[in-house]
Amino acid sequence: MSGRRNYEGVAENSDILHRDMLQRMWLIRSFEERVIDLCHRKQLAGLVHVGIGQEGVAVGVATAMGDDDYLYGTHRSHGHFLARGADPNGLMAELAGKDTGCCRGRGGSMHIVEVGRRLMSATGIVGGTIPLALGTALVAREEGNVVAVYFGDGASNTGSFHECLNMASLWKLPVVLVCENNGYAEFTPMSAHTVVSHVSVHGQPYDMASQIVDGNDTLAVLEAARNAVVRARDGGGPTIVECLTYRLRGHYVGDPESYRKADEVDEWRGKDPIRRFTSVLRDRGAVTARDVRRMEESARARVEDAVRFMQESPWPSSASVADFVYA
Ligand SMILES: Cc1ncc(C[n+]2csc(CCOP(=O)(O)OP(=O)(O)O)c2C)c(N)n1
Repeated sequence: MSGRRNYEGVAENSDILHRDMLQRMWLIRSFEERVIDLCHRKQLAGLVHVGIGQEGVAVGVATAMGDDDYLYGTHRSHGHFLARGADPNGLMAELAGKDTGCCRGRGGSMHIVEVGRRLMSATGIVGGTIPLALGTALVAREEGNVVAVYFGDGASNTGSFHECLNMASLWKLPVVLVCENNGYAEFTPMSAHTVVSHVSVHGQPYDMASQIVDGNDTLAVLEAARNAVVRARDGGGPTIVECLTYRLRGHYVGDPESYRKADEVDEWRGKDPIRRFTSVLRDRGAVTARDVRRMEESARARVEDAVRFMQESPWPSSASVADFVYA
């Protein structure tokens, strides 16, 4: 396989491509808003993290990748996976623990995988997918493909993150390290847990290319990610793409959010990536208000299909309790 591009035949910056990106942002937003609602109704259990407000990163990065490139997520990856074409039915069913879930209901929100789409895994271990991405990059390099891996500002303080920067740079691995810097690790602001002002600074001693980008500017993310993907595919090695963004909801569904002020959240609500991208497209006549309404309606309808699918799906049978368990 080679580094085939998404959207073959579609110009790299066409209205068609950008409308599709906005549609995917709406799918992610609608999916996660419904997930929160289902948690409150006790139809979903377990710890769930949503990335509402971070959709510009998910869609910008996904659009820069080729169809055969690989992706690793974090504990907050519904959006990362939906942006790359994950099946909303399988994802919703997985969150509910149903047998039709993408991991047969064994994984839940933090352990989603869809190998067929090269969505290699999310993880409950902060920073845990970065070493896995390096391993996959050894294979990807032979294929002419690239691996993108997400991590947060908090993950940049794990030891293996620094070990991976060194090795990825030394071996010029085709990896794009996407930092979703939303300013907090759980309830701790970045200024209280990290000595450097930007996570991408950590790339310097390891001689790694890096770029800082406004993560709520979807087209800026797309451009930065494209540069990094091209560099990786052309043998230029890894890049840190640090996307400055914000999660508009709590760290987890149910988080009382006592560590941040309502004013701060309001300020970031004004920078909502969906609203900003919509304005860009409307200003240049690529979408009308009606188009945007239809996008939102169709996203919400698609999510309702997924909810129905989840509700009608069976639980795993008790006889299968030991399946997929290795000893
Ligand atoms: C190795 C490890 N340490 C601690 C935790 C507990 N934990 C869960 S989420 C989180 C914060 C992660 O912050 P960040 O990487 O910035 O991602 P964000 O939650 O902001 O998306 C922590 C410390 C964990 N899951 N794994």
